[in-house]
Amino acid sequence: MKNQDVAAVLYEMAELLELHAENRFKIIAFSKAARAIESMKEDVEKVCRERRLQSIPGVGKAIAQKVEEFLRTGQIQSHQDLLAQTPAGLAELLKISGLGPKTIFMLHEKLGVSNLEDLEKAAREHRVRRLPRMGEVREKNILKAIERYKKRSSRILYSVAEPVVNEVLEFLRSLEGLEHITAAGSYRRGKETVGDIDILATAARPEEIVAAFVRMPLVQDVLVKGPTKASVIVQETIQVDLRIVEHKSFGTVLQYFTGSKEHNVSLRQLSLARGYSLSEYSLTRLSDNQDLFFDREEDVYAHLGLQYISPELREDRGEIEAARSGKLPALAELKDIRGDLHVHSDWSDGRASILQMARAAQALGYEYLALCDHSPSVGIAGGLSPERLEEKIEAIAAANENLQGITILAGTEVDIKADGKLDYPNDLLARCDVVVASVHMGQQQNERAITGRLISAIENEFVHIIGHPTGRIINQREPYEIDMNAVLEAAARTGTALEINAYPSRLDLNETWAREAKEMGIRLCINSDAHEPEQLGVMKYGLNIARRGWLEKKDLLNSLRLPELQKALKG
Ligand code: DGT
Ligand code: CA
Ligand code: CA
Ligand code: ZN
Repeated sequence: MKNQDVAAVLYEMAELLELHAENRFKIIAFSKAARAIESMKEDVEKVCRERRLQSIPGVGKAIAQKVEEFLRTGQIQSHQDLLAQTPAGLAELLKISGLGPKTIFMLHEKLGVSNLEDLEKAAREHRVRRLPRMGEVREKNILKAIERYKKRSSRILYSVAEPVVNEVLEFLRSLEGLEHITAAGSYRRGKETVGDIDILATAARPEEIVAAFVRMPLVQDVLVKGPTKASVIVQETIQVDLRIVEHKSFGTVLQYFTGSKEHNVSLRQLSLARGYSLSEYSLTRLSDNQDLFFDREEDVYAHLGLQYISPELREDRGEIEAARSGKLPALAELKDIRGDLHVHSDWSDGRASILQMARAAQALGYEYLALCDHSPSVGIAGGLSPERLEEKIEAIAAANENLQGITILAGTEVDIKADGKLDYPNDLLARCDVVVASVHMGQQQNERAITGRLISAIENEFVHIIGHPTGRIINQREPYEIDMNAVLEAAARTGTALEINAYPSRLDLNETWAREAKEMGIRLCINSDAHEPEQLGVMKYGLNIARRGWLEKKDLLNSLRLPELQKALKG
């Protein structure tokens, strides 16, 4: 449904015209038409096809022509012309929350402000507050909004969005009249980072829910507020969008706002091929223009002859074809995870004892836990000397005597040194149940060197798993320069597993490489890399990545039962 896109471009027309101090009536006409199309239930494309655009309140001949042009060509020439006549910096100021075109026009006229930099400078020099209707408070708010706008470019980690989502859902659920509620968008798809948070709900009296939403204690700024939707800012930079929708359309709305956009485009094409037009509102049968409503998302997919597609798969990466032929993967679930093969204890840089870690793992229902402390080269992390590792192996054997229902595996996270050698001799590695090998130093080496190091570790017969294989840290550090195809080829050839490190800022391997690995027959292992008991819980973030990489239970080393795992580790 293109209604939002059409409305957005018309709103922007209105703003640009206002920046250019154009005729008031013209400006009002554009924003009125934008509002009507935005809140209209019918699909604007359909209305256009049936030549009924001018029946929309506020849409006259001129605007109808522009809408038609947009739907046909994807843009409006007069909009492009206006943009071309507007200094780029000035148009960008429209994105600063709280700054309307009228104010921007005044700032431009009176202070010569034509971009973000100018505006920040003027505000810092207290020149803004002296203008009519501005004052000290507004000047301060402008500076805050600029700060937020600058930070906004980086997407937030899923794990940062999660507590916000939970708090908002809990708050809204406590309100009278609220019926269904769920998060949609990239968050529902389990993406590693989230641009903004999308919440959908149904409610008896939408205005009351929206009013309560914008007054939640955690809300710092209200960007938009209408009768059925609002956008707010929490924690300085996180945008949360709430939409209250009609119950009878909840299935199609949830489908639409879960996205991804690319998935939606493909699904819409498939619908058309089957004789339907899919919108947020309904599935319209083209033969007789009959609207079919779905309050459950499952029924939308079923009606189109598709298997239900889990949100994590909705990226237009072949899921629609797979669903057509009944070949979607049976995605791995948290309950399939039987243990964690990479955690630390206070023998190296962890903060809990072996027994504390084991008991916490047991509370999660795990059958096994591999204690993999660091090796000597990672001195800052308290890497164990060979003698200490031998002592630890014995301590673990003793601890197992006193434990029932969970088995501690003696492991190590052995460093892959700059020359590709491992940090312990083979005879010591052979005494470990689980050997995870990872790169911690010399990450700046060139592609040949780093790839060579990883491959020589993979080729070591005592190495079971490569830890955080690409070294990336989301929003902080790029992956190593590495030839991943060569690394995957080596892992496939030697039967070495690759880790999906579940630490929320690592998520390494990422979903793309995880899927590639699976297709090459490589086993993946989701590990928490926990340094204290609570961190064992990050497993779910790694599982999101596994699911987005199409992984099934059988693709995961740590979904094996203990005897099978032990067999696999020996083999
Ligand atoms: P984000 O917020 O950048 O992490 O990504 P999303 O996927 O949450 O995107 P967002 O918040 O812009 O929109 C939520 C969903 O709404 C999106 O996944 C699909 C749907 N949607 C938004 N804009 C469009 C559009 O222009 N066309 C189509 N087909 N769907 C859209
Ligand atoms: Ca979003
Ligand atoms: Ca959004
Ligand atoms: Zn580690």
